[in-house]
Amino acid sequence: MSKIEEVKALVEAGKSKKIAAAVQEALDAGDKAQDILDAMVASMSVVGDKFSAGEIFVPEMLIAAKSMSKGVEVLKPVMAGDTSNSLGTCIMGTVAGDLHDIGKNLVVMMLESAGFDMIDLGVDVPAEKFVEAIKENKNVVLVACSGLLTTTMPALKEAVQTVKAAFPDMKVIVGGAPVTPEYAAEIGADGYAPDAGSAAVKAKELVA
Ligand code: B1M
Repeated sequence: MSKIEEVKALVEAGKSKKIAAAVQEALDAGDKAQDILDAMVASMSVVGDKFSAGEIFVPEMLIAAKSMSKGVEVLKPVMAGDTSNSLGTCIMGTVAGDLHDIGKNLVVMMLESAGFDMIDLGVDVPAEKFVEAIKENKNVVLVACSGLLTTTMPALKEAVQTVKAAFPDMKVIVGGAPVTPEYAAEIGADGYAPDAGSAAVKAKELVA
């Protein structure tokens, strides 16, 4: 088994204690950080499919998520870019009612690498909290909201519209597995991206 396959298998099995060493070994063996990340994201899809099929349950999803997060910690410094020129502050969070944070954390990492000063509000963030954070922080140029469940898409809409009502010129970018570009446009977001890498590209475009 290659090192990268080992990482994939460890995430799927939720072996959080072994993952950091395995990711480091994959890097040492010459695997690219992006390829290791893609492998871990693919593992989470397998975990999701097993959950849909009733083969595993919430606790197993949770330990797989914990393993992936530990693996991402090892990749973070490797994937970090030159952040000497700040593009401004970005407020980010997963919307109300939604506890998924892996995708959101990847977007935080990529936006930070792109040069944004990130304020991460975490998960289950009520719409008003995004507005408070804009008021409390300096030089906020962007709000980024994740919604990872079909049931929290209305909360995504509320977040965008609450921010826009308080700060009509504030740029807002949204994303998450159930979100489409059409839905993003419909709820009044300025930008949408399907993944963390393209979120960084889109975010830069929005504040240029
Ligand atoms: Co949940 N869960 N989960 N879960 N979970 C999904 C999302 C699900 C697809 C699984 C399934 O049924 N196949 C399903 C949603 C179905 C739907 O909405 N139609 C689901 C469900 C049903 C649930 C519960 C309701 C289960 C239950 O309790 N019965 C429950 C809800 C809890 C809640 O939030 N209120 C629940 C709970 C959980 C755990 C807590 C156990 C755990 C999360 C732990 C954590 O995040 N710390 C969990 C997990 C791990 C998953 C799966 C397996 C993996 C999610 C993940 O991290 N993916 C997931 C199945 C799957 O994804 N296939 C599933 C990897 C991550 C990198 O992808 O988050 O999509 P993603 O992020 C991507 C893009 O979406 C994008 O970039 C990222 C990649 O680069 N992106 C953005 C994200 N945010 C963006 C923002 C942007 C731009 C792009 O701009 C701002």
